[in-house]
Amino acid sequence: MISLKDKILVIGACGQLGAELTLELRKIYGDAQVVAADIAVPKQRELAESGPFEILDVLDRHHLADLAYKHEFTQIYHLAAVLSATGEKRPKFTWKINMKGLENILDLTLEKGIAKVYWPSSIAVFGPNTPRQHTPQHTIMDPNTVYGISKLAGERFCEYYATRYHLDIRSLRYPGLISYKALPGGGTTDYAVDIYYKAVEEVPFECYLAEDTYLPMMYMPDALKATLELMHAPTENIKIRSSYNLTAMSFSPAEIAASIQKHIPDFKITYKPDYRQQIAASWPETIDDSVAQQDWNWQPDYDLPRMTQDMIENLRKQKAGL
Ligand code: VAH
Repeated sequence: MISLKDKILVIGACGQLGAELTLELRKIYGDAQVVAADIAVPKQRELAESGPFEILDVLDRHHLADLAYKHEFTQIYHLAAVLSATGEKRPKFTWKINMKGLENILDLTLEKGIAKVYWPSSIAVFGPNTPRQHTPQHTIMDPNTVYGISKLAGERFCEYYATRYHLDIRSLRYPGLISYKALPGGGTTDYAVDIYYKAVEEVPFECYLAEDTYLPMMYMPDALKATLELMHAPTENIKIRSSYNLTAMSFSPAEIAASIQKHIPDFKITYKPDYRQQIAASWPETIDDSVAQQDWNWQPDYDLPRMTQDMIENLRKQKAGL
């Protein structure tokens, strides 16, 4: 339910999801009601100029408490995390940021009586022994990346705080997210963003995944829709307090390249798998998100052709400075 007295903190507001989610929240709750926070100042002008911004290290509990006292937050969207590919290069740092950061937010929520928390999980919580087709909500979960392990532990921690302390914590297992407004950072699925930029720049694209590597994916408008529908659903509808399976489509690099070539026939792609191939191979190919459909009526709007059309249109406008 939406109350315009809400005061919202978005941590990780400069990231691929955070930048757009902050602007959407400001449209709903009002610019001054949504405080953006990140470890560094935003590069995105609209984000910097549209409302309050705070520099915040999510490991700094004291600064977190000071901000909560100053702003009297009623909701927190905690998006700050190190993603899968970067995580394998800095495992200890990733575990610290992803786990200690979440613990600090959960403890702050308990101490300050913050009404609602959003925390993103990922399909990275699944691993090599998870059924890879139509992966169910409840199944084997043996992630073998530090990012995936931290997200699985985080899901357990969120469910523990929700059950033991009755905190209203909500979460989605995002697939790969694709957008044109803010670049992703350090993910295994980032190729699916970069491929559009290279196509519009009319530059050949070398893909770090094999051409038949199927992964669950989602266009950013659908990710924003799912996040806000989940957070605005009546509490009694939210039956899953670990994290909801969520998807919109699945495709391979060969398929996304073919959808681009319908618009840019000369676009060329080559394949040179690197260490990220092993990460992608441990994840599901398709996701069963029927629990999200039944609990809060989830339905995506974008498939691959519609996303490709929109991405190319908007990247061409950006390139022309429109
Ligand atoms: C990553 N984009 O690639 C993230 C995501 C499903 C993957 O969590 O690490």
